[in-house]
Parts: sequence; C-alpha cells; structure tokens
Amino acid sequence: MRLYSMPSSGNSYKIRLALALTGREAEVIDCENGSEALTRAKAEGVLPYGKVPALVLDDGRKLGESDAILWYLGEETSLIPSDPVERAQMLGWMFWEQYNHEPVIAVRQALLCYPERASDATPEHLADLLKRGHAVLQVMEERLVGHDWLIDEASLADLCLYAYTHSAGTRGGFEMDRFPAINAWLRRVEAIPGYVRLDQ
Ligand SMILES: N[C@@H](CCC(=O)N[C@@H](CS)C(=O)NCC(=O)O)C(=O)O
Repeated sequence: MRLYSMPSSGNSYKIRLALALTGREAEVIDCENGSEALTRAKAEGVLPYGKVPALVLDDGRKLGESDAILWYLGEETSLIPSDPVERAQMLGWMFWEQYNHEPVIAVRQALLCYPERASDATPEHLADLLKRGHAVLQVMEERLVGHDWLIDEASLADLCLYAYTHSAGTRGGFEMDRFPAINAWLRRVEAIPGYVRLDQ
C-alpha cells in the first residue's frame, strides 16, 4: 500500500497511528503543505478528493477521507467492535469529529502553526475558535469522566479523536488543564502497544 500523508497533519497522523497499531506496513509519501510532492500527487490523480491522506491499495484502488481509511484499516481488528450498537456509537464519534471537532480544534492549530494561514488568524477568529473549542472538548470530557474510552473498548473513535486532541494545548492554545479526564485518556491511548508519536 502507498500512503500519501502530510507529516504535520492530524488527519494523516490518524492513518500512520492505525498502521502502527494494527502492525500493517505502507510506503509513506510525505506531502507537506505547499510541497512539490503534494502538487505532484494532486496532478497524478492519486488523491480521490484532492486532499491527503489518501491510501492507494496494492490493486490500485484509492481511498480518501481519513476516517474512511481508518475504517478500512480497522476491518477485522479489535478496533472495530463486533456489536452493531457499539459500532454505530463508534461511528457517531467519528462523524462528530469531522463535523464538530476537527473544524474547530484542528483549524485553530492550523491558523497558529502554518504561516500561509496567518492572514486568517485574526484575534476575533482565534477567540471564537477558542470558545467553541472548549465547548467541543467539554463534550469529550463529559464522556470520559468515569470511562476509559469513547465507547466501551478502545476503538477507531479513540485514534480518530486523539490525532488533533493531543496537540490541542501545545499547538492550538486550548486550556487543557480544564479537562483532566481527556488528559488521562490521552495517556491511555499513548500506552497502547505499538503507539507512535506524530513525528515518528
Ligand atoms: N476530511 C478530510 C480532510 C482532508 C484535508 O483537509 N487534508 C488537508 C491536510 S489536513 C490537505 O490535504 N491540505 C492540502 C491541500 O488542501 O492542498 C480527511 O479527514 O481526510
């Protein structure tokens, strides 16, 4: 398999983490923001939605959208529960991540970390994202008080939400001290055998 991946991006990190945790290998093509490799990948038509991550399978079929790729990698592993209700709960968190969490938690990190996004990083926009981000994190906090994982067992939902939550404080300026249950959960994800950091 070939993975087109942006080294600094949480969406791509999810896939590198899932590969590591499921013991699968892929050739990784680094496509950093603004790089020639990213331009080339777009021109070659290997990114189904023109975005990374994208996974090209050995038979040439292509997968895009990080959470769909997670689903593919999670098939027949304990990261996808066998119980239909738990599976639906897991998907609920993953859809929530794309619609509610990533557009706030990841976007504030991008505005602060990517120089080409700096023009969008107005004080008003940053303050709005901060307020909305704390509300989003509170939803996770409330689930994680008294629970080890987002559903009953460690699942794709935890990998998916770990990717941008783990750097919400350091890169996004969110006040993570407010969320002790999230912090404990981050440490639990990091203790899963095979775990790799974003920069590994
Ligand atoms: N919803 C998509 C988002 C993909 C996305 O926006 N990727 C960004 C990096 S995080 C990208 O490809 N940026 C480069 C570009 O748009 O040229 C997913 O989860 O995979």
